[in-house]
Amino acid sequence: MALRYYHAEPLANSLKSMIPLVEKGLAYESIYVDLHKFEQHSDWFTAINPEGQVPVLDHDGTIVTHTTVINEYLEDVFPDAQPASGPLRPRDPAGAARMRYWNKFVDEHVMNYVSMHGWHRLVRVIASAIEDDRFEELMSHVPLPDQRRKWMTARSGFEQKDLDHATGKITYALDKIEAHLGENAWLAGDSYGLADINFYAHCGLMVDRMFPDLRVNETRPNIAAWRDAIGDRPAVKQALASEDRTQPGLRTWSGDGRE
Ligand SMILES: N[C@@H](CCC(=O)N[C@@H](CS)C(=O)NCC(=O)O)C(=O)O
Repeated sequence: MALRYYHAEPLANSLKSMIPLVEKGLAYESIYVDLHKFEQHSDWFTAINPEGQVPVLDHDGTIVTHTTVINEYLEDVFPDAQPASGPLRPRDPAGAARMRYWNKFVDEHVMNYVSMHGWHRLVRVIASAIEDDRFEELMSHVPLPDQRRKWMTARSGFEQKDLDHATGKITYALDKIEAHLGENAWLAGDSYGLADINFYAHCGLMVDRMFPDLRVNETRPNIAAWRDAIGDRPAVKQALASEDRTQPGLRTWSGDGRE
């Protein structure tokens, strides 16, 4: 059994499937894909994922893409590899349905909106520093039309009305989840799992730094406590510390946290 995980820095989607790998104690080869060098659109990578995006899981030649799909795949293939806190996907159908409801909510109503703000601030700097001809050439290798448009928009900056709409979506999600965590310890109910990991990787982890005006720590104490509880988990700490580097290369994780 061999697992390979192609990913960028431990944030957003790359973090979202790395945490379950570490929580489940699975040994995997970590392959860093350098987004700053547009490696995700290069021939070697699109031969693995024709959509030209990270992360990608390769399990003995079975390629799985899209984090929500990867995370459920790991539950299906490794049902018994679970953290002491309990299964990452509830075993009862009602619990699994609640988990999928929150995954769908984060995937459809949170992820792209936080991402827009991230791209507006960070990717804009990278993209606008590239000369026109070179940028056009790079764009010709982006396989997904929507993603190509996003790169081109990021270069000049997103429109304020779109950024405001995104902030509204994020505020709505924070209020909804704050209320939910007032009555439930975790998103899907009694125990920590994939839905928590999803919202944490896309929003919870960095929301107070990205959106200081929302004053999440002061105004949403349930989210702040939930975020800190996740951040205290050894597997999460390990995932966050794992790939803070700029050099591409290959690392092998033994599954017990040691390289
Ligand atoms: N729905 C996909 C989204 C993947 C995605 O947006 N990946 C980003 C990194 S967080 C990426 O590869 N961006 C670079 C690009 O599209 O050029 C998933 O869940 O994995």
